[in-house]
Amino acid sequence: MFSHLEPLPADPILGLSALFKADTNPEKVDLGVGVYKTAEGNTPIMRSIQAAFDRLVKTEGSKVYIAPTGWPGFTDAALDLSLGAPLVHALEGQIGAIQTPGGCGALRLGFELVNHAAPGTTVWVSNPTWANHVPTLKAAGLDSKVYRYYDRATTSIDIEGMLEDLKGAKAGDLILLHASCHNPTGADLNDEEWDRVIELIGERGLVPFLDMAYQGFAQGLEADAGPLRRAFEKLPEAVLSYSCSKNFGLYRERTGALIVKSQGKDAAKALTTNLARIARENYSMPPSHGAALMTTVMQDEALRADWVAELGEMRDRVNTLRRTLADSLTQKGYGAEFGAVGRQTGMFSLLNLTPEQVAAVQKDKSIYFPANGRINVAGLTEANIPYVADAIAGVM
Ligand code: PLP
Ligand code: TYF
Repeated sequence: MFSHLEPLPADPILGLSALFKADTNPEKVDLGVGVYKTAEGNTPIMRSIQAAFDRLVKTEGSKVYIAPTGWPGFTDAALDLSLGAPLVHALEGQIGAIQTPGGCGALRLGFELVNHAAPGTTVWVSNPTWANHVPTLKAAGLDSKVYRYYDRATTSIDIEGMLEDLKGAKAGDLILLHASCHNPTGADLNDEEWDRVIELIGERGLVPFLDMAYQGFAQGLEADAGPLRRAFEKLPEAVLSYSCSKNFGLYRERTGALIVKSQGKDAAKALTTNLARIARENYSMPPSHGAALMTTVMQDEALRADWVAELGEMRDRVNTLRRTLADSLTQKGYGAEFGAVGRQTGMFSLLNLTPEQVAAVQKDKSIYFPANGRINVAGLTEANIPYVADAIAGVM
């Protein structure tokens, strides 16, 4: 049965970690996998999460199964953060939600729900998009098409091209959008552009699927949720995959949610029970630990305030790093190529480098990032920015 299987290459993003670890150059820099890091290069447990953990150790008391929909209170906390209490209230009866194994689990479950409701639906993805999107939607039985998004030549969003391409979608097609902090480009739509996209989606009877993996990393928790809230408010149907990996630092705990709006009969119940069925067919119920921590933080006023504060510190740090790198490259005469890095948001920027230039920077300078030129800005430090800027300028 298995003898014909061939070994596969490593994941283009996660595979870089092993190469980085094996490199003995003391000046090596890891700008690969998108995780937050301190100036010392650590990805710490957040203070509020550690406090919730300390509490849970004493109070959890059982490891018995949780419900297929997840840890008690978790989806309410995720809804409160993403849609916000007033909208959740206004949409009562129209929202189904389930806890998922990370944002990846939410994507897979969402695509499977779409394929169950409307088999073979076409999903429109941005050019470029996160490397996991198309494999995941294909594995769920869906097809993909690409809309124009980021123009490398101008290092900005091609909004007219995007709208023109989306006009080619047919009613019922799914439009996959990065809710904030676009991965890999770091380029987000502005408010007016979001309004135009949401209006077009409404006019054409399309369905938005918003992927939110970085709430709080662009401008703040509320501002970052603005576009997804407008989509859920204005459109009859919408899907949201939500990840707690970055903004709660829960990466390995696999903590996320899938949230779906419909206006059908018994919508909330129909959505949630169908999602629970799909979860059951895949893994029955999600892991509890990360969701228990997140829920504990969200339900405790002091822990929540400390979490908001620490997330703000993380956001400010990444934004400072991106401006410092952009300034450094601009001073070297490459403002046209790399100035946009300073204006973008979230963890990532797509550097205007060829795969050959990326390979040279890796081989000669031990700076690691994927061949498409995406850097994890959070992997920069005040100390390594001069080295990285020199290396980039050196291959121009
Ligand atoms: N979607 C995007 C755009 C991402 O960058 C990520 C990675 O962090 C995810 C979804 C899912 O992340 P996770 O499954 O680790 O929660
Ligand atoms: O894009 C990134 O680097 C993050 C982390 O299969 C990640 O989103 C990368 C690959 C993957 C899961 C998470």
